[in-house]
Amino acid sequence: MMSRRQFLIGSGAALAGAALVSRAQAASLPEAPVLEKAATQPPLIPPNGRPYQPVVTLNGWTLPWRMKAGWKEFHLIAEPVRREIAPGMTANLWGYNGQSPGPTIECVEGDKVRIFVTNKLPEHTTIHWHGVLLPNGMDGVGGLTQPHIPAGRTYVYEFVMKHSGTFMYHPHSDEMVQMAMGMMGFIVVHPKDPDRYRVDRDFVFLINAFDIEPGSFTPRVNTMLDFNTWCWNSRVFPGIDPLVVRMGDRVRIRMGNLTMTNHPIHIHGHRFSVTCTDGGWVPQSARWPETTVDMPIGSLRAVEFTADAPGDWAFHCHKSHHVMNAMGHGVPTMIGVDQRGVAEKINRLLPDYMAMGERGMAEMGEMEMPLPDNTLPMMSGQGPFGPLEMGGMFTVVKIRQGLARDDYNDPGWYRHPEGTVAREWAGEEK
Ligand SMILES: [Cu+2]
Repeated sequence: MMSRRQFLIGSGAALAGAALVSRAQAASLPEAPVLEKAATQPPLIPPNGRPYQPVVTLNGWTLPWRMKAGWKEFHLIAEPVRREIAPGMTANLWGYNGQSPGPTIECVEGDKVRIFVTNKLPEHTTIHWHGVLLPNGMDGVGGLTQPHIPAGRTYVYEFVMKHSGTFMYHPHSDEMVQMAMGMMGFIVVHPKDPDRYRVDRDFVFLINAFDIEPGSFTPRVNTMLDFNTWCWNSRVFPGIDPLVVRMGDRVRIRMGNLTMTNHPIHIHGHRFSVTCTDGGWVPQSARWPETTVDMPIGSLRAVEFTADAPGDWAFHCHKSHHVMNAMGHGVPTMIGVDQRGVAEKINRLLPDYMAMGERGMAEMGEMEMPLPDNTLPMMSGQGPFGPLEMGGMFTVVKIRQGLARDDYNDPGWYRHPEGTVAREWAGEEK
C-alpha cells in the first residue's frame, strides 16, 4: 500500500528531515508518496496531464505527480530504505521514496517536468537523468554541472521531455557507493500520440546486483565484479513477480542495466525484436528477430513480442551464475570426488557438515542446508513439477487465455492440455 508522507503538515516533529527544510520551502513542495512493500503495483492511470498507456513496474510502482501551472511536478526523496529482496531476506539499501529502486517516473513527450529531490542520506547526492536530452545544468553530474546536494537539502530540476523513449535515473555523486547501495529508478517518456508505438502490456525493470554476505543485511560497496545477489528491481527469484499476459496481447518489456557486467536476457517460447534503446526508437527496417537480447552495462533496451503461445514461459539471464543466490565463488569443484571419508572426519568436528557437489549440485534445489538467518538458498522456488533449481535473475511470463485487459493477478500454474507435456518413453504406443 502507498502511504503519504505529508510535507505540508504544521508540526515539524513528525519528520526528522522537515526541520531542515524552511517553512516557505516546505509549503511549496509537492507531497512525496512512499511505498512500503515490494509487490508489483497496478499501472497508474494518469489522472491529469496528457493521456498515455501506463507501464507496469515489476516489483515496483510509478511516482504520482501534481500539475502546477503547466508543470508536472514530482518529489523524490533520497533516503536509506529496507528492501525485501525475496521472502526471507531483507537488505539495508539506499533508494528513493521508501524503495530501491525508486519509483518509475512516467511522463509524455513535450511535458514540462519539475523534479524536487530531497536528500535524506548521510552524505551528499545528485540525480542524473540517463539518456534524457536536457540543458547541461540539469544533467545532475555533481561538481561538473551543479553543486552536490548536501544532506538535508532540497534541489529542483526543470526540463522539457523532448523525446519519447526509455530512460533511467541514478546518482552522479559518490556513484560507486550509491549505486552499490541500490540508488536508481526508471523513466518512461510516452509518445505525444498515445496510439504511436502502443502495446497492450508494457513492463519495466532495472537489472541490478549487490554483494551481500550470507547472514548480513548491508551490501559491500567496494565490490568491483564479484557480486552474489543478482536482481531485477532489487528482487531475486522466487521473489520476482511473474509477468502476467493475456493471450494475443502485444507485450513490451523495457529493461535497464545498472550492474557491472552484461546480461543476455532470454525468453522462452517467443521471438521478440528490440524496438527501443536509451537512444530512441529502432526503425522498423532495422529490427531483427531474437530470443535473447544482450544488455550492455549502463544501457536500456525495450523488446516487443506478440503473446501467441499460452503457458508459463521462463524469462531469465542466460549467465548461469546469475540465476543463483547467495553464492560464494571460491568453491572447489567436487564432481567425481569421493568425499565419504572426509565427510566422516569433518563430522566429528562439525556435526552439521554435509559433503556436497559429488554428483552435481542439483541437490541444492531440494535439501535443507543450515544457512545463516537472512540468507536465501542458492537455488530455490518450487514449480508444479518439482524444484526449479533457479534463483536470482529468473521469473516466468504467464500467458493465459481469457484474462481481462487490466488483469495482472497471478493466474497460478499453467494447466497443460492432455498429451502436451514431455513424458517418459514407455516404448512404442499401440
Ligand atoms: Cu546476468
